[in-house]
Amino acid sequence: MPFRSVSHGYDRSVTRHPAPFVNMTREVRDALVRGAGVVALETTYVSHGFPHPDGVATAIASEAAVRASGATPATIALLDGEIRVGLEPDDLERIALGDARKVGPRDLAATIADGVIGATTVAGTLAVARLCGIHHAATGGIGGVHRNAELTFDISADLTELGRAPVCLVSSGVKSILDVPRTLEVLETLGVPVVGFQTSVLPLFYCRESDHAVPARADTPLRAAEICRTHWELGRASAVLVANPPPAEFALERSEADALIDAALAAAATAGVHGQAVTPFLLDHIHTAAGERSRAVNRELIVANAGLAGAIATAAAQR
Ligand code: PSU
Ligand code: MN
Repeated sequence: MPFRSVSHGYDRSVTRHPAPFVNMTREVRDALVRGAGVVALETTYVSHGFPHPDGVATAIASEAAVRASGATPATIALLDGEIRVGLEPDDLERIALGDARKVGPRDLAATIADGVIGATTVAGTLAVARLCGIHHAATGGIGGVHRNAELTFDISADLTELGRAPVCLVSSGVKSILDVPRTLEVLETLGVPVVGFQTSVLPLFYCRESDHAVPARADTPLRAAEICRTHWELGRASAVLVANPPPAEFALERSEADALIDAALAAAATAGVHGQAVTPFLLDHIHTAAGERSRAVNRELIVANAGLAGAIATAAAQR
């Protein structure tokens, strides 16, 4: 059902978008119609990535960072049998507290049909962005090829969707709970450019640096926007992954991050976790073991990535 409410000084009337099952706020729709910058934001970290209320606070701060960059945030979730593009703080509370499903592309239809709460992963968010004509997005870290994928076949749908959604996605590289070299190999296979933002090596989520070179680099939001525009003008349909190192004052040392990740992987193996539960289990284990330090870097990098995505979207819109 359409509803009206006003917050942040914006008209947030929900209007039905031509795309099926999508209910988009007037603010997002107007920005798209004007050709202004719009940044899609995922919600799995709200439901599955942080203890409450850190996820809600991070989502609100991310939206503020997008606005501060001159763009419009489009936070995405499934509520009441619809895909919602643009959320209210009350919606975020429902996602955090309402036992939300983790929704990738395979889960969209059933979650709509069942009318339950769904929090979109990166892949789910990119699928919706593609449906709505949104070309910028931000997250903390993408899913990728898990270690031992040759045995489990556990390769995140985030990679598949990056291969087919024309969206500039800002992330802090890849968390080394994953097999990082294999993840980079699959991104190459799918034709996804990986653009280091002010860096020539891939950041590893908690850590600013790694031994893995990235194939491209941009030192300004405008340059990142130019790479994206050229990629799509060449007829490429895939995403561009912009890898933004976590803020220096919050980043962890490699040795500290490696120890946390090794302990989490060992616990997951002991517990026999598999499928969709793997990534949330590892994140929860790390947050419990490292406490505020890991949560702080996680929060800060998500907000910083939202701000950079907003700056790239704004640069793209000004051209
Ligand atoms: N990696 C993180 N933090 C996260 C996620 C991944 O460091 O919160 C979330 C994102 O929503 C991502 C999803 O899209 O987990 C990937 O899950 P899977 O590995 O099950 O595809
Ligand atoms: Mn998986």
